[in-house]
Amino acid sequence: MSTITAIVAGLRAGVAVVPIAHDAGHEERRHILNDSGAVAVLGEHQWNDLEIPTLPLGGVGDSAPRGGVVTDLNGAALVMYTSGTTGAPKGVLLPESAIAACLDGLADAWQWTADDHLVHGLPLFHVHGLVLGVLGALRRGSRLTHTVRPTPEAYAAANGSVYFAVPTVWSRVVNDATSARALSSARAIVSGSAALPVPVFEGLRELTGLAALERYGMTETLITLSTRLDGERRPGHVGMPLAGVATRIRADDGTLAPHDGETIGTLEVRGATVGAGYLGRPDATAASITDDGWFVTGDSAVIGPDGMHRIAGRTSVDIIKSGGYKVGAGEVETSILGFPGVAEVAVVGVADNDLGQRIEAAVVPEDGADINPDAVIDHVARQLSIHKRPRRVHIVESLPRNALGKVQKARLTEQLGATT
Ligand code: MLC
Ligand code: AMP
Repeated sequence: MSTITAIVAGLRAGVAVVPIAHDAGHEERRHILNDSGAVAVLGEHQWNDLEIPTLPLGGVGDSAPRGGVVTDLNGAALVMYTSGTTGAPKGVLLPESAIAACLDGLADAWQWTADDHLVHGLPLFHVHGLVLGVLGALRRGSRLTHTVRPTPEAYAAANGSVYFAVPTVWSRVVNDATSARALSSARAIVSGSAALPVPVFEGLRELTGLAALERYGMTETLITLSTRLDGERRPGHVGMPLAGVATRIRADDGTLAPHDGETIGTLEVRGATVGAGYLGRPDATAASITDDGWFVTGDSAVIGPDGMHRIAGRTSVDIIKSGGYKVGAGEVETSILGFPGVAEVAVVGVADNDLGQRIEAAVVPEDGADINPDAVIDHVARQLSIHKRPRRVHIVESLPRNALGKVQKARLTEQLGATT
C-alpha cells in the first residue's frame, strides 16, 4: 500500500517518482538513487545504508529532502530503470502523456471499464505491475486486488473479472488445474512481459475456457501491441498496434522488410506510448532512435499481411528474460567479476520450462582459487537483486571463444543447457 500511496502522491504533486525493487541489493540501490538524482526516499523500508533522507508517509518527517541535485527529467512522471546488454540499468523517462496513451489504448483493446475487478500479484517496480496493474486500475476506476504473490491459489481465490500475469505465472496456473478452473468466471486473462508458450496458451484455454489476450511492450515504449477482446487471439502472436502506435520491421541489410508473415526483422515502433529516452544518457537515447524518429526495440518480429505480429526473439543474447524480469548479462558479469578469485565469467540465459530463461554463469577461477558457487549466487543477490541471481554457477577451466577471443555465448548456452 505504501508504494501505491507514494506513487500517487508523486504523480499528484508533479514530482517524478523512481520505483526501486523491493529486493534491490546495495549496489543497484545506490546506482538508481545517484543516477536519478533522487532527493528523498518515500515510505518505509529496511535499508540501513542510505545516504539520503527518508520521508515517511502519512505524517510530516523531521528530515528534509536533500538539495542541490539537478537532473533534466524532461517532464517525466516516472523514471523506471531497465537493464541493457552492458553496464548498469538506465532510467527511462515516462511522461504522463505516454502512460495515458498506453492505458487508454489497452482499455480500448480489452474493453476495460470501471465495472472490472482487476487481479494480479506482480511487483510494483516495473511497467507491468505498476503502470498497467495499478495506474491502469486507477485510470479506469476499476477495483484492484493485489495478491502480494502471483500464486495460482491466490489468483483462484480473488474472484476477479480480469487477470494479469507473466508467462511463468500462467504456466504455474496451468500446472494447478483446480486453481486454473476457478478463473473460468473471469472475462479476460492477459499475458505479457515475455513470450507466452503455445502449450500454456492452449492449457489455459482448456482449463479456463478463455483464450488469453497477449500484449507486447517494453519499459522504453510502454505497451505497443496487443490482441483484442473483439479480435482474433492467435497462440504465439501479440496482435496489432494500439491506437496511436505504428510499427515496422527492418531486415539485416537495413531495408524495411515486407509484412508477409514470413520475413523476420528488427521491430521498430513509433507513437504516443513511447517514452522520452534515457535519463542523462543522450548517447543511449540517440542510439535507440532511427533518423526518422522510430524506436528500435531490439526484438525480432514477423508482421503478417493482416497486421498480426509475432515476436521471434531478441537480437542480442545478452538480454535475458527470466520470469518476466529483464536482466542484462553484462551487469551480472560485472558483479561476479568483483567476487574474490574470479578470473573470467560469462552469463547466459538457458531455456527453462518455468522461467522462460534461467540465468546461469560460467566462472573461470584465478590460479589456485577455490570458489564456492553458492557464495557467488548470494553475492549477486545481495549486490544487484535477488531476481538477478544466477540459478546455477558452473566452475569451468575456460570459456569457449572464437578466433578473435570473443566468448561464444550461443555455444556456452548449449553446453550449460546440456548439463541440466
Ligand atoms: C532464493 N531466495 C534468495 C536467494 N535464493 N534470497 C536471497 N538470496 C538468495 N541467494 C529467496 C528469496 O528470498 C525469495 O523468498 C525467493 O527466493 C524468490 O524466489 P524466486 O526463485 O526468485 O522467485 P520465483 O518463484 O522464481 O519468481 C517467479 C515470479 C517472479 C514469476 C513470481 O519472477 C516475478 O514476480 N516475475 C514478474 C516480473 C515482472 O513483473 N516483469 C515485468 C517487467 S515490465 P520469498 O520468501 O520472498 O519468496 C515489462 C514490460 C511488459 O516487461 O511488457 O510488461
Ligand atoms: P522490459 O525492459 O522489462 O520492459 O522488457 C521488455 C522486453 O520484454 C521486450 O523487449 C521483449 O523482449 C519482452 N516482451 C514483452 N512482452 C512480450 C511478449 N508478449 N512476447 C515476447 N516478448 C515480450
